[in-house]
Amino acid sequence: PHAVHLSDYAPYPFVIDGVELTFRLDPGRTRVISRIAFSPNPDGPGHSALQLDGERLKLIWARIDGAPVEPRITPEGLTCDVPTGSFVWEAEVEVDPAANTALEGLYMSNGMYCTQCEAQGFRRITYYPDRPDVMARFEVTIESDAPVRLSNGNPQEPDAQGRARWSDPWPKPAYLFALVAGNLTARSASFTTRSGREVALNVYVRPGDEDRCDYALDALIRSMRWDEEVYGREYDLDVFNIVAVDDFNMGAMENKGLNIFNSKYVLASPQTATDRDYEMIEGIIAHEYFHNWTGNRITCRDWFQLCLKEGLTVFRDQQFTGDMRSAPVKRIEDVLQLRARQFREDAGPLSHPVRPESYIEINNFYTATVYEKGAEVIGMLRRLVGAEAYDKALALYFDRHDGQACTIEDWLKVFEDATGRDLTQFKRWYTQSGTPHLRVLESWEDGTYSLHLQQQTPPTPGQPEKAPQVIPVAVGLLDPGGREVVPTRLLELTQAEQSFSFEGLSDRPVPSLLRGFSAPVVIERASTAQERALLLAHDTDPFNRWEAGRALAKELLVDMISNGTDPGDDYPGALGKVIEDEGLDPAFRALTLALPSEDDIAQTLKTAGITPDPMAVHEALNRLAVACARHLRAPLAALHDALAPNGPYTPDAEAAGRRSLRGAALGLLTRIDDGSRAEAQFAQADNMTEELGALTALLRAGKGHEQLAQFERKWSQDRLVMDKWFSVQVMLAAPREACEIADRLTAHPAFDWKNPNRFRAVLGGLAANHAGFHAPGGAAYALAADWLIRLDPVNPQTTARMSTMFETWRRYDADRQDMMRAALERLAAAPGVSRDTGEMVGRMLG
Ligand code: B3K
Ligand code: ZN
Repeated sequence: PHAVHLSDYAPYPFVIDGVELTFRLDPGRTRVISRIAFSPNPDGPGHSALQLDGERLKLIWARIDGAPVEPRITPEGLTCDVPTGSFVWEAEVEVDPAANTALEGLYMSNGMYCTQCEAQGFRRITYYPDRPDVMARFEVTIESDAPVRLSNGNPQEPDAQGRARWSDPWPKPAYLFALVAGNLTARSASFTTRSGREVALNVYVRPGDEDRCDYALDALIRSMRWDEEVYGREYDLDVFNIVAVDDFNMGAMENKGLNIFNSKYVLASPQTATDRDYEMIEGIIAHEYFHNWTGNRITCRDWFQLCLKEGLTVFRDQQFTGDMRSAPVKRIEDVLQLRARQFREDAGPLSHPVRPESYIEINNFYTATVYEKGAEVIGMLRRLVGAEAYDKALALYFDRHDGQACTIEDWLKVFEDATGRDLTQFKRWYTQSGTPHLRVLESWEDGTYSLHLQQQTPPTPGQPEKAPQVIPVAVGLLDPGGREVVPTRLLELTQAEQSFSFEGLSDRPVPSLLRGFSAPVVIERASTAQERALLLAHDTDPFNRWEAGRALAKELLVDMISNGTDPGDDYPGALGKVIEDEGLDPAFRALTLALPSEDDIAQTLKTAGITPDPMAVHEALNRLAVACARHLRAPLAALHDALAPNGPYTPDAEAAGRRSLRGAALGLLTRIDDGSRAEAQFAQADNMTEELGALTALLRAGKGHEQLAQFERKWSQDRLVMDKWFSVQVMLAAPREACEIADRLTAHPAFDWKNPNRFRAVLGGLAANHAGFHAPGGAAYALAADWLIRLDPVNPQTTARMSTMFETWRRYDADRQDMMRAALERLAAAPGVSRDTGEMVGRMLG
């Protein structure tokens, strides 16, 4: 399989004046009739043969300007000689949705037809220039007995034969095409845009699920209003449809006017969804809706520009959640995610720039780097130019590029034009991979405090040398009593080394560095536990308050692991002050109470030059949790009692924050009590947050087997809840039992391994159990590899994505490295390994 390079971009020789598609739906033999009007592209290379992408299609006939033609067909597409000037291509192809287990193109899920085209699925529907810079208006006709038949754009009157018709007035690339047909039922509402357009909103689900749509609908309405108020963006069609699908490779898809969602991110009721599920639904509904402008109206020229739409849309959905809920809490959650996924990726063999330069399979680049680091880069840009200039630049972006397929150069040019700033050096954030490390040295003399900052980015695949980046470092200073003496100042580090001074201070200050996590970097600074405790108690920046607690925990854990020290009382004592501070948001207190993950500690050790032993990491975290629980037993019990539900469940941030603090308290208490507190909560819970919270507290403490069985009996008919049942028991299993439990679950009658959610629940759950995955003997590696090998021919995309469970293999000792390498090599050698998985494994093995 050959690599595609950014530097090879060339415009398509033709433009499309219009597309008409007719679908005759049939599970095993769907016919797709296309009529596409082509003209020469004035910006193209001149006259050429017509090349269309197409995979797994059976061509029935093809015509140009009404005359039959016989194109040259390969497994990737076709080539056909065409007249100079404009012409009309028509073709009929046959596809087999029922046999499509890859869930790309047109496929079936529980008897309903649906599509997934991004990035290159449309070529499995019909022959077409399947690239994002070819934009066209689509008219779609659907012939099917299904009561609901949907496509993009606005619905039209059915035709004379009763076929459904859709017309999308907005030119779009093929990756935004969608079609859905089946026995569905809708929950509906209506939204009036600020210019007075009446929009019908529908959430389509399987009959029986209609009472679980209200939250998604409400989140959609709030998203539409927010985008008008904050970005001045209005919706542009008469309808906005959302469809929930059980079999889906990822979270959701922003198809124009017809978003398709993994049902997990639509359906919610208090009994079946946790607070976390509600927050995810709100965020993903917003994300897909926001794509209507950042992605659809302005799209990407080619797939290397993916972060143009994804980084920006993630940044927008993060802002939205910050506005809907608590901005500091959201920031902490986002940084937790960034470190857990993106820093992990950037520290290993899969590290790549936010804008990659080559790929074999583009689906492998829908990564934490493109999405989350892509969003961080926009956050830095906004910090550097200021909120007002950011708004001005965005207004110019929408104005200048509406209807176009753009590049990162276009995006940066907008900021340069709007602000007068030169962004040449800033652009390195898009082209240079790896997480910069920021070394901080300090000096203090005659009332002047100086910070000496040094930046250094470790080598990453293909990039041994790094140039200095523009790093915005937000800094505040506290005096030794904890009073802020210098409020937040934004330092701009542009060189490899640079100093910044603060004058006129009476005492040597304690710095609060990188406030709000102002740049996605790793800070290296020798600091004392006293300083950390001071910041945890007094910093005015909520992010850094939390960060101080986190740093304390990490340093303590590293010390416990490498020197065998005891947890001591300082850390639990500092935590105690935070959790008892009634002036602090409960959600914030819950985040402070949570310990770092085992994977995070393993990475921290590695960065410090220590080879992590997963069992020792697990054991140290347990010891620290038990120490905290013992030290804080009384306040934790008081919190758990005081935060007991005092009314019916509501999913809002405030109520969720109280539940998360209550859950964190229960988790710790259950480690040291007889489990009765969690058992009582499990028995009394009237919502999934409390029910699952109690169950996970029990499982983590090695208890709860009875409750697990009860949970299964209660929820056996509910697919989404059963995913939770499958995953928690693997994720929270004792290290030496995890693999066996996962193995046993794969033999459970409800283990439908072709369903991505279910597969992820068990095998993803195993990988998420750090000590369980890396338990001595390597059985979990082997089990995971067996299942990936089995899934690959069925669903390459999900297999490739899940293969990243091995991306950290070089972190560990020689024995584990050998076993993980063997697992990867076995995967690479699987007969007919997919392009997707082959590329991932190849990169991981280096
Ligand atoms: N744009 C889609 C992701 C498509 C992934 C294709 N492998 C969802 C999103 O980011 O909103
Ligand atoms: Zn997106």
